[in-house]
Amino acid sequence: MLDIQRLSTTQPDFDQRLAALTDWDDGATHAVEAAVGEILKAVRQRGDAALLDYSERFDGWRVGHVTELEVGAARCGEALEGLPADDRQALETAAARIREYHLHQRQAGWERTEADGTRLGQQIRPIERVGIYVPGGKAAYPSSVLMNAIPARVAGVGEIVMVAPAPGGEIAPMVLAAAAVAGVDRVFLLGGAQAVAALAYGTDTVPAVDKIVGPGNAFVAEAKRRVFGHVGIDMVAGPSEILIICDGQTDPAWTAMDLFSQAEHDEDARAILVCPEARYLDEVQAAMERLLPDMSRSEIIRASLLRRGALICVRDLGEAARVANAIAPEHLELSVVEPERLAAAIHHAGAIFLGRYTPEALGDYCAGPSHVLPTSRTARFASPLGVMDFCKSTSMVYCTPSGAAELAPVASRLAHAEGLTAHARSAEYRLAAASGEGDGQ
Ligand code: HSO
Ligand code: ZN
Repeated sequence: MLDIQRLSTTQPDFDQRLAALTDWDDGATHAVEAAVGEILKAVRQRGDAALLDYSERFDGWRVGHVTELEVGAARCGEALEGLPADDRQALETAAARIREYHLHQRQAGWERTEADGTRLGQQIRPIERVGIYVPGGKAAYPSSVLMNAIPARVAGVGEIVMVAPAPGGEIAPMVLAAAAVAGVDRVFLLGGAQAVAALAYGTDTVPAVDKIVGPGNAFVAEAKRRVFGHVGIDMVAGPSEILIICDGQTDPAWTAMDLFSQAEHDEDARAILVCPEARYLDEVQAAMERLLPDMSRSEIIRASLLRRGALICVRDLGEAARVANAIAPEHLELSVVEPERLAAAIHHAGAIFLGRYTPEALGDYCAGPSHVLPTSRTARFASPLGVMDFCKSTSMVYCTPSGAAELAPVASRLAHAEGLTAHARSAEYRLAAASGEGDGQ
């Protein structure tokens, strides 16, 4: 019996129950903080030597020099060549679709000219060097290589450096193949907080980057948090989440499998179904019980559903939208007759999958958008990873003499009010000069 928590908006304490369901502790314990602090310091001070020690200690892999931890482009290319044709084709099709989607996100700068010739604008430039962290173990996903690296490539990032842990020197060939397909420039078999430290500070062998993206365990998350400011980071990702709003008309097996598809990521993943029909919640529960034993990760799915899953009964779809907005899920499926109408009521979600034929799994691999999305209710203020995460803008101001003459009195007045005489004088110099000149320069 799969005893998933049932909630109903008619329960007097529904709001508290919902809050408890979405509560998430990011796992940064004192022990993690202390260990990460030590690792960051060691890599900063001892560079490559510290990396060699940590590779031996954490990955059980002793090498003579950090250059041996680098996987050359040739080996990534060979990994791609060595894939079964269908796997290679799938990677390349997914990559082409992801690239195409992100081409639409590129932003040109802009410029406007005022009446006196003063020009204002914004110049957009790619970040020069970016590091991508690819987790190992249960979460060594080739798809995540594509989803992080392709938006960076489309943005025009100069160099993409990927790090991935390789216990005993072992790494999934498909991860290397994905790096080749995505156009990653350099790959190092390094993981954990030490990999983040190497990217942030640089060592003799690993180049320092300007921004680090990609998910990781509690140590990686803490390391990213700590190096933020010295370098940029994307976000601190929590466990995966799916929320499905269904009108009760979708095959219960489809809904059950869509819930499983997130639950199978890890025991802390959150899969929630919201429906106005109590009967349908029973049907999906029965389908889950029937389908679970056949899943390759049935134990992870079971643990995740029992720990953090929920079946929520609402009065109508309007109420379902309110519940979704309160949860602000990473993924939201609208498995209903008129999904676009319902989508208009959604304000907080990382990605919305509209209609019964759009399972999240298609988005995870190949629909086009990046699957790196805001989790843990951060969709209230954060967006999916995209091209603009790999760009930055610079403000542009160009004043003509008469434009400067217009602005100088305003600046001077405000500068005096702030007690900043040099600012005031600097502006006034232009005013005095402009009154003696034409607009010719
Ligand atoms: N659903 C995950 C991404 C992923 N799914 C990778 C399959 N592979 C992000 O929440
Ligand atoms: Zn997934």
